[in-house]
Amino acid sequence: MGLKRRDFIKTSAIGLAAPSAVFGEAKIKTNKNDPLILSTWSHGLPANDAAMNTLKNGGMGLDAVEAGAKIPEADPKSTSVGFGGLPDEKGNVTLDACIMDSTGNAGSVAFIQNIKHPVSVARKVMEDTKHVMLVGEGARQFAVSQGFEEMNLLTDESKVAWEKWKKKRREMTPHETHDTISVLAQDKNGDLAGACTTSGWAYKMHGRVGDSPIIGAGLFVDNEVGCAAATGLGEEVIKSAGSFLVVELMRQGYDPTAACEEALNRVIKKHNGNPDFQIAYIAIRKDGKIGSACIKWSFEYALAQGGVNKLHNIKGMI
Ligand code: SD4
Repeated sequence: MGLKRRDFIKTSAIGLAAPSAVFGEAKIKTNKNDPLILSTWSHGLPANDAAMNTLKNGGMGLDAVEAGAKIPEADPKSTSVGFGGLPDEKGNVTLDACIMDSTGNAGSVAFIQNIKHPVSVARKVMEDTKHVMLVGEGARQFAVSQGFEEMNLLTDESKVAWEKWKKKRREMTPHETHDTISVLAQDKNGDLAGACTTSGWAYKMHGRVGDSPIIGAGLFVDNEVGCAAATGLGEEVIKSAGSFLVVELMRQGYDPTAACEEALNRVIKKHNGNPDFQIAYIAIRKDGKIGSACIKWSFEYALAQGGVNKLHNIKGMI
């Protein structure tokens, strides 16, 4: 493996004189033959099943993460993703999603409306356009041009919840209403892929976009090193380039959980050691080791590997 944490600190101390000693030196053995899927929250369990089935049927990691992310997108009971997602303050369900493959290709849509599977639109952006990201009306038009059906994503239940919220307009903190699905996969060849999809912060300002469609914030995949994804307060994930940072820390030799913790430490420090919000990361290193950490309270991730698909609960760092 690459540099140990202490070595990294020493190397950093000598500054940029030897950048190649710090960057790009990952020598992490590839985990082959034991595919795994790692997802956020309990809706990660059915997502993992779908993703694993896709791998078993010969799909690539990219197919697997898309298939996994589509499960909560279609489930009206997942009120933080896709169909049935809680709307913004004006009652519009606006969705963010992205996807990234083992070659470093990426696609993303933000603030898209009336399309049930933004993760699949993100994949189309990646595969069928010259761009990485489409937003809002342009993203919707592109989706329709690609044969995606338009539909009303606001379910009766989410509408009732929004109408109740409107009477008091109490600001919801993201951890009250959030549960983005992020799905990371390592296939039998050891190749990595990831996807991330959400309706974001419930009752957010109209036009708000979170971290989930931002490559490097909500998701990052580097097939030499590992991949990482986020859930929680997107504004803070964006400001700390969260998922990219987790992967870069793994490149420096941090263990996956230590990398997640160190990325969160930067945020915790900026908030005087006591942020009042949640961020959680999940990560897979190239050798198949997984990691996760969250700022506070607790967080659940779903791990499917070797025929077992199980939810794991971790405690917050503060
Ligand atoms: C966002 N990060 O829009 C997303 C929401 C989320 O668990 O992750 N919820 O800020």
